[in-house]
Amino acid sequence: MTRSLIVIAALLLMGFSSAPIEQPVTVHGYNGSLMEPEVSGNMLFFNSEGPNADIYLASRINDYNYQLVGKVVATPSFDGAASVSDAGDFCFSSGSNYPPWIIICNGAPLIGDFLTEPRPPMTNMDTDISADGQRHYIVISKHDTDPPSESNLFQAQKQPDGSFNIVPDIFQNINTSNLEYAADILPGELMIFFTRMVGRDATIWRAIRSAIDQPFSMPSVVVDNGFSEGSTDNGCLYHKRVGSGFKLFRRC
Ligand SMILES: [Ca+2]
Ligand SMILES: [Ca+2]
Repeated sequence: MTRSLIVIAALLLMGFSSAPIEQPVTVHGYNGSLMEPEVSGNMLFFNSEGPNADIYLASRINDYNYQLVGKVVATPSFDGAASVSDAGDFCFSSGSNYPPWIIICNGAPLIGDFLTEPRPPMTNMDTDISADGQRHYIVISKHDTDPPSESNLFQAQKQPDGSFNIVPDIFQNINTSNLEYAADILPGELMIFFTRMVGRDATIWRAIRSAIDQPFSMPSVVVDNGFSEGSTDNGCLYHKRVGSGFKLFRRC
């Protein structure tokens, strides 16, 4: 064996392979199912499972350990899929008006053409807000079945009156007859992660683009290792089905 082959073999044995290594993430003080993580600085938001889910906050110890702070949204209906912006916006999906589900931002329902047009069973399932709060990467889904029979991603731009209107064609290379949802837009908004469900299997995908007003590229799958959804933190942190519930994992 040549010297270079010996070095490569040694690096592989030490774990320096190119494939990301998935590791569990623990929220100390919380024992339930963990879903829909959203990282902002040292804060981690997530929600519990089920039709009455609540949103929790945890504080970062390190990449793989967080300490529960407590509940931050806990109505008698569904509260989940939190999203925060650097500008201080706090948005989440609410089942309080179901049908349809609505997106609540800063205590009020989000308004725009994507909300005035859809009617039950069309609904807004979740959103990821941009860092500057100017755009939503929002899901419109058809909740006539569980899971929905249709789900697609849209970019909505803030208007002078504070409403958000959809920019056409941004997701033309991404939306399919399968279910696309759970956007995770990166700072700069030139890269996005999202979840695609085919049949009963969910995987996480990535796409890029050249400018904020341009369509995203054809996507490629990045997490295909069991039922995984809802990435955050640059596509690194997500939830994954384990047994009868969901737990958090980090891949980078
Ligand atoms: Ca609730
Ligand atoms: Ca779709």
